[in-house]
Amino acid sequence: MNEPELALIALGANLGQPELALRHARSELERLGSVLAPSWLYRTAPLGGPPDQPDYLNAALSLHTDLAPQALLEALLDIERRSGRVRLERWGPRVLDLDLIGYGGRVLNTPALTLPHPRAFERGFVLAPLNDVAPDWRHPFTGERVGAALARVGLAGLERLSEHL
Ligand code: PH2
Ligand code: MG
Ligand code: MG
Repeated sequence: MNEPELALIALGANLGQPELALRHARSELERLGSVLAPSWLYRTAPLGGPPDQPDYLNAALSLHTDLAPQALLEALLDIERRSGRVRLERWGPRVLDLDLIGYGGRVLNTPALTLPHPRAFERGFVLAPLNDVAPDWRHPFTGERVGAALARVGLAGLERLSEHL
């Protein structure tokens, strides 16, 4: 049995109906534990991938869950698949992306899952919504807080919308 833990999850979509996809994902995530803090919605410029793709909608939430990290990751991938996600190219546009950013203070390095998410603290589109949810969460390696990382990375290319996830 796994001790319940606070998981930080980043959501993104830029194909189909992103807002519907993120809201549907939130309701699916409610089945995996309790959603404590949904972020604001952000419209963000795509980073990487092909040119001329639509802007992303990004958000984040924290989930109190007793699923272990690997089981949680499987559940996230399952939600992505049931939402119609197909993986064609790395960083390609997608109908739904659910990334496990952190799991308590857990550090993990397996072929399937790296915790914390290796690029999360360099990306405004992850940090801005994460700052709504868990500004004081510290990176397990560097000790840097989410709020400080966001101040370092900045808000370029991000627009906060007037609605929560
Ligand atoms: N996700 C990516 C690649 N690029 N850009 C934005 N703005 N938002 C994302 O969620 C995103 C991205 C790979 O997961
Ligand atoms: Mg991602
Ligand atoms: Mg992903």
